Amino acid sequence: MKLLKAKSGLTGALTVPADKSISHRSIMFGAISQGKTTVHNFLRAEDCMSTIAVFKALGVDICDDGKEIIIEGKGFDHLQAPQNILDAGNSGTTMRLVLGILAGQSFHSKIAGDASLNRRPMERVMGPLRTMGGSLQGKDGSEYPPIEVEGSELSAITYEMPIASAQVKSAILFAALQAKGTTTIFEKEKSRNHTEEMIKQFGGEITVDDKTITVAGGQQLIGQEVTVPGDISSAAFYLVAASLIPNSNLQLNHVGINPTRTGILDVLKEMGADIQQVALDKQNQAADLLIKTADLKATEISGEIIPRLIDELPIIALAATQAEGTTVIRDAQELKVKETNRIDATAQELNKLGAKIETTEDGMIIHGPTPLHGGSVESHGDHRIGMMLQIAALLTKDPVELNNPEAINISYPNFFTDLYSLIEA
Ligand code: SPQ
Repeated sequence: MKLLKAKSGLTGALTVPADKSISHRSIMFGAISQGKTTVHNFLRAEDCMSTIAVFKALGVDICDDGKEIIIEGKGFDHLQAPQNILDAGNSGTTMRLVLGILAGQSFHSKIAGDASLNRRPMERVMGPLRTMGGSLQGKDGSEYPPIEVEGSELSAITYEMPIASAQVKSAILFAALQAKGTTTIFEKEKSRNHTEEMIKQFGGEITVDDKTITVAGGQQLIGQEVTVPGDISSAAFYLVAASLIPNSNLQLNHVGINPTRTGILDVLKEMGADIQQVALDKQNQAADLLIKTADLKATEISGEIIPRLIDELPIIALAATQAEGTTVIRDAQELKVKETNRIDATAQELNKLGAKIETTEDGMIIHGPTPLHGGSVESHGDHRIGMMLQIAALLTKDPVELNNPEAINISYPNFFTDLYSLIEA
């Protein structure tokens, strides 16, 4: 696919798609609660459709009336044994969180993914779930999917997390809700907290004291109305594009600003970006973001902020190629086990366009500013790499060709239409 170049700045207003992490969880919580859950502004992208398909296969009534998603909750006790292998598609969130639910059921199940997901590590989830009494087996005794689960009675654990991961934490929380006793999780670094927030929203009790989370088993959750805010991980592409492209003046409506997700705002502001938050919607943790073009300078990104911007690092790396000075990203080794190795893919593809990025064991060193030129690039089947490359292409004089653009449908099916509506081609 030939990508568009920008002849003008990004102007106007855009409502970015709904948050992927919250959309997944709205289906999961709806399914395991009693009564009806209505989800407003659900993300109809491939990953979240995989979550809907998995819960339909577990016997949950889920109806899309074109506006809202309505889930008739079964509670933990009335999910049904699936007839076939559950298919999580490309979605790590679906597979890992659903494993936490399946581990405590009374039936046998098996869950698989596409080629990319079947290469992603699952021991991080299977390990603690086994400690709780779960019975989980990867393919041929490995840690890779398909994963077979023999439903078991679970017991609470005290677990110190070796990595900062919302997916691991959430899988343990879903298991903990079904377990005997009270589970305590110590987080390594604070990761996105949507599962904790939704346990509260669905009427459950959970205590969060900085990085210590405590939850009792045997709780009954009640169906709710959920309104999903815009996804800051999708907004990220526009935040960087509007910062870099001259004469931009853009408004992004109702973007989620949960503090466990806003690392990109902190980093871009530190780099000199002109971003303002207005029209705060406290109840849904959202705000409008106003972005104008700015000169960016290099920065260092490491430590506790990494989980707060993990999915935004490819697009932040692009911003750094246009910033004055050398940007260093450390402590981001988790990027290697996403849909693709995002450290290698980011460096490899941007370097094809003239960037100067060195990879390290746990991040990147990015020398800026470097003018970018045209070329042929590859999404590596990764939605975030594909979208980052389209933003890079806006900056080049010569055309850029993107292979495998359809990967973008994983989180943002209307990406090209939305972006092209904001620029003069
Ligand atoms: O679901 P998936 O494929 O793992 O999605 C990604 C993404 O870029 O959309 C990562 F590849 O986001 C994860 C994120 O990296 C979504 C997520 C969540 O909703 O809990 C948590 C993060 O993963 P992790 O491994 O750090 O817990």
